[in-house]
Amino acid sequence: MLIRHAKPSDVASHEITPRDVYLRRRDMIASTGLIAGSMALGWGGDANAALYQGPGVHTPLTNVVEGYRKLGEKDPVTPYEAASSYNNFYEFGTGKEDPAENSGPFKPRPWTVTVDGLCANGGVFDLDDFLKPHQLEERIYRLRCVEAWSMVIPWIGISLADVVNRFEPSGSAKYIQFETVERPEEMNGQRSRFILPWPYVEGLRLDEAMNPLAILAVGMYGEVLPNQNGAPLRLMVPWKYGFKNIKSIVRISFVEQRPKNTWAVVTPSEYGFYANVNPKVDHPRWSQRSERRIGDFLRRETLMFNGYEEEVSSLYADMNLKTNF
Ligand SMILES: Nc1nc2c(c(=O)[nH]1)N[C@H]1C(S)=C(S)[C@@H](COP(=O)(O)O)O[C@H]1N2
Ligand SMILES: [Mo]
Repeated sequence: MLIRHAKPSDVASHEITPRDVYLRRRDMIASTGLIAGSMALGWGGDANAALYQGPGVHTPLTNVVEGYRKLGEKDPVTPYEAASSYNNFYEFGTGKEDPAENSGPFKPRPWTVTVDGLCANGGVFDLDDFLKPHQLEERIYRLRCVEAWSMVIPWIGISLADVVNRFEPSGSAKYIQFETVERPEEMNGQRSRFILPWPYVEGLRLDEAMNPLAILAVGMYGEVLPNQNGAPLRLMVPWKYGFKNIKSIVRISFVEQRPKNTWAVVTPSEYGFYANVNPKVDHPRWSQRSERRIGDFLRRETLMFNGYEEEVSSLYADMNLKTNF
């Protein structure tokens, strides 16, 4: 497997501008005194302690190492403003602007993650304890929504394979299942059962979860995740359509049966379990051959497995990708 840990010198020139822009944003935040103020509160040393500073505050993450990045010539990072204002998060409404507009009252701290099912050492963990044994890495990934738009986002997260190994799933565990928090008081969309059945559920085959590309993200653009992007913990599996990347996770279960993931339950004729990005399998109502990169004028061709074919195709060697979607 060819996940490599890039040195700063490996950053291609086309990436430097956007990266530079968001790092400068951080400097700007520093110059307004936020970083100094938070140091006084006692964090900044330990990456995994007290990640969250408060609602609506850009909280920088420290002790992050550079992780995997494999992007083409024409893949500049999407501006932060777009990635944090054009979202799908139906718990806060179905419009693209709804999550940014309605997620202000949501409280991503304190947060507990329950790990249960077929594993040796599950339990209920405060988020800091859940994250503590793991290294934070920045991973710049493409995100391809099944609706045929895409972005390039620098996530910060931990390896999902490391998380799986830590909890020691038993031999009978074949899948990993994730659940989003249920808080209708803070999530206006959850007050209606006509939007989706709650909680939002997603899952992966255990070997997919072990692929080095899979991460659980806690940040983006050098900072703690904004609420609308799935704070404080969300999945990121970049070779799959966006809906697999479940947000605001409170429960991780090791299970024997394939999880009933929300979109496949609601519209099985349109959405499946695997949901691998595939230009050759159209959505029943639109083509998947091309996509609109947010910020671009012209559409671009959709890449098999969203451009990560080399890394993941062996997972599906004996599957018919046309029918088993
Ligand atoms: N809990 C939950 N997770 C979710 C969704 C949702 O509605 N609820 N939408 C999904 C879809 S369709 C996409 S495209 C991505 C969007 O992630 P982003 O807003 O961070 O770009 O989140 C996914 N995760
Ligand atoms: Mo999506």
